[in-house]
Amino acid sequence: MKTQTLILGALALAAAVFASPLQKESGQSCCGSMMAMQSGHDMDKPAAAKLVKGVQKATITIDNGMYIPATISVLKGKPVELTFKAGKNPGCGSTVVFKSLKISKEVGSKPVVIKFTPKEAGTIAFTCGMGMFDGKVVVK
Ligand SMILES: [Cu+2]
Repeated sequence: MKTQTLILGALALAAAVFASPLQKESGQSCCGSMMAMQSGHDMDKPAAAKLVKGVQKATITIDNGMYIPATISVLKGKPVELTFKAGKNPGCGSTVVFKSLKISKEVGSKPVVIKFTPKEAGTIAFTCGMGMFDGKVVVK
């Protein structure tokens, strides 16, 4: 009998622990699906930009709080053109911010092209307007 009470108590505690973050999350309108976003990151594979007439090109789809692909690899010293297009549910990810490059663009029904030439190897991060959905350009 004692064991049963303990198990029930543990279950109630577990239920309370699981319930509270969910309640908090429903109050967020913008970046509410952070849990989904983080698990999405594990599945993400870096995509190499395609070299077209000396320009490194890649297309990123914004959907369900994610940039797909979220990691793009490019080579330094060559111009980069990233096309951002909205998926079915772009949410606040439609604001694309490259903080280090001082670029901020709004992606609407038409795709937006972001151009820059990376001078050195490293990582150039981009985020949604709130800095919660993110992706990166890895420069080699
Ligand atoms: Cu956001």
